[in-house]
Amino acid sequence: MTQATLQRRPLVKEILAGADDTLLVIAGLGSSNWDITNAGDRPLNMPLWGAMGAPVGMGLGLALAQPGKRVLVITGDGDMLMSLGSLATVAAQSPDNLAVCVLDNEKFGETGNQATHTSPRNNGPTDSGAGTDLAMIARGCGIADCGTVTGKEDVRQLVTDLRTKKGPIFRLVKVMVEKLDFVMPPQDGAHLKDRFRQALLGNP
Ligand SMILES: Cc1ncc(C[n+]2csc(CCOP(=O)(O)OP(=O)(O)O)c2C)c(N)n1
Repeated sequence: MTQATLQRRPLVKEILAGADDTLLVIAGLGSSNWDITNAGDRPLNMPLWGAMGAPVGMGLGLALAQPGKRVLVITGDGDMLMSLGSLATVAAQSPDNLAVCVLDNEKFGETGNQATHTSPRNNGPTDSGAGTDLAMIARGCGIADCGTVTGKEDVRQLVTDLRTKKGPIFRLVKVMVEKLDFVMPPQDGAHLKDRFRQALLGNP
């Protein structure tokens, strides 16, 4: 893989620009969590603080329960690697309102930039790289609409697809390794759940 050039923060800002109450966003733990918050904290964002491997399954359930809303999952490669089976379940259920966007920096960024299996194989003594291609895995799971984005020229189309294209769709975006400030959402999980639920369903 050639060096990634896309920066995750402006990218996520562009993806979420103009988000209204028809867009439900779930972010995987770590950097994606800070990315969606940097774009503007909102009740219909569900940033996961520690539930590694959970966002795609959660997004799928939400998409099935809320067919009138668009559900967008934004997460990292490390998180996605933990729950590959959820992609097959997405394919099996095939909700037309679900989009999954994996920001692949080939690292466990949040815990110190250890290489994930999406990094190139180098066969060194601590090599964990396997060149794993998550878009090919998603396709192999049965999600027909999968793609990889590596350059600026494809960002506009990426944003349109994630926000509006008939799902389920899966997009892998190769992003730079960067040291970025934490931009933290509220840390209380019960509060995040309650405000999301209230914004979506109103008062019980
Ligand atoms: C089950 C579990 N294992 C490990 C962790 C510790 N952990 C927190 S963030 C993270 C790395 C996430 O990597 P990735 O999804 O690629 O995100 P990014 O590189 O964008 O931060 C890890 C390993 C955890 N929270 N839960």
